Amino acid sequence: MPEAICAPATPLFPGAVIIIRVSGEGLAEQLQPWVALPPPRQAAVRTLLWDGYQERALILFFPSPISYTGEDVVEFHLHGNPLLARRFLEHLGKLNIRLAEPGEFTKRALLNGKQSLLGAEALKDIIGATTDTQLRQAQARSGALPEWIPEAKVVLSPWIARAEAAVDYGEDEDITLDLVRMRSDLAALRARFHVEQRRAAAAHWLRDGLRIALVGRPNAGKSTLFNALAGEDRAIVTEIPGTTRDVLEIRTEWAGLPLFLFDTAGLRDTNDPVEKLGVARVGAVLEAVDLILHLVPAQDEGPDPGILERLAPFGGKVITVRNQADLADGEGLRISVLTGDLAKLEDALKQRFLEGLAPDACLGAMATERQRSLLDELILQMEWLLRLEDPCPPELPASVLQGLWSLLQKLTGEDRAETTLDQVFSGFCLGK
Ligand SMILES: Nc1nc2c(ncn2[C@@H]2O[C@H](COP(=O)(O)OP(=O)(O)OP(=O)(O)O)[C@@H](O)[C@H]2O)c(=O)[nH]1
Ligand SMILES: [Mg+2]
Repeated sequence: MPEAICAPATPLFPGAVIIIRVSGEGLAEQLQPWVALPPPRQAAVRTLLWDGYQERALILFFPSPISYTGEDVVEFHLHGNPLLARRFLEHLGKLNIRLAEPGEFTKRALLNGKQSLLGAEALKDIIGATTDTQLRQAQARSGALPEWIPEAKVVLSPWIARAEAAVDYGEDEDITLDLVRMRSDLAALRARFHVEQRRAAAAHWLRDGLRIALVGRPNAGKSTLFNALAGEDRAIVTEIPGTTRDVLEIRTEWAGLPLFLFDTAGLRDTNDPVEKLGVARVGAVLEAVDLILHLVPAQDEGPDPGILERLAPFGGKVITVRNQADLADGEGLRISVLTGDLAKLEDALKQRFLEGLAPDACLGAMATERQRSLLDELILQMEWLLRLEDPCPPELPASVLQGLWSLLQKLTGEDRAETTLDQVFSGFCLGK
């Protein structure tokens, strides 16, 4: 029987309440001599006495199995004093209730079938989300399993059975696996996997955010665009070239896209020692970001050759934007912050990172590294399976079909592999 565990479910800061959550099999009996638990799911105030302390706390009792972890769970709502909470946790220790590891409550919920691994990962993202899009994306992943997973199992399971039968009884009973029929039966599933892969590629950018550097010659309008995308007046803007020196960074959401924006010093040869340092700092930013927006004022003949040379090593992640389009006509991706015309920039970003999908079209998609690499592996194995041609020993399709099945189980956490669980729960906060 696992030991009972406890942890603060709220941060240990002075405030109205601090909630200490406790979970364990048979916890009710363990606590009963010390505190009279209220009836299930009904809040009641009790006076808790220990080591000379007396605390009037609100208590909630969720008996197994209808609780977060599936075990008995008791919540103590204490006065919001961190010292009091620590003394209380020490007392629980004396009652053989140990402090939980990060994510241990959720891990127990998973092991007791209360939570899927995908749900647990979504929970972590709900807590970590910093923009509206990220929050909505995480919430969409926190409910039931995405329907394509159970659907895939329905399609695969008869073929697993047929392949096993062909392996076990093929020779004696003359059972063969009809690869042609299997291919046509699995074609829709393969297409679905590809759709999910595309949605997942977009969803991962929404989850992790896009790191974008604004670069260009002095006065190109970098800081003006930075402020416009951030929706606040963060960077100093003047008509004096060389205004920005330090790298400015902001997290924001624009057009439904979670962004980390970097404003940088205008790139030019300069004798000003401070500006020189600013220009030198741009290099590290170029390395670190996912995308470089090279701003070239529309009234310029073309991009500055020196800057083009500097950006050449990053060719794949550079987009040239003709800014200040209100001042001159021309071709290309043109925007004007002055007139608020940023539509082409929005299109370009969504095309590049979301393959043209709207953020809401990615709701419920796989998004974490773990989920995406399993989805990639599913597709690899599916493609391999659908390329098999007769004559082919039934052992081959049988093992690939089994492989597909176990990948789906890994995805949902049904296989309970400790390494996967550790990988997921190590990033949780205490008390979750
Ligand atoms: N007409 C027009 N002016 C703009 C536009 N965007 C920026 N400006 C003006 O261009 C000037 C320079 O803008 P900044 O944003 O400071 O340029 P920067 O690229 O950050 O310049 P440095 O920090 O010196 O490298 C300011 O006077 C802005 O008001 C635009 O879309 N249209
Ligand atoms: Mg600037």
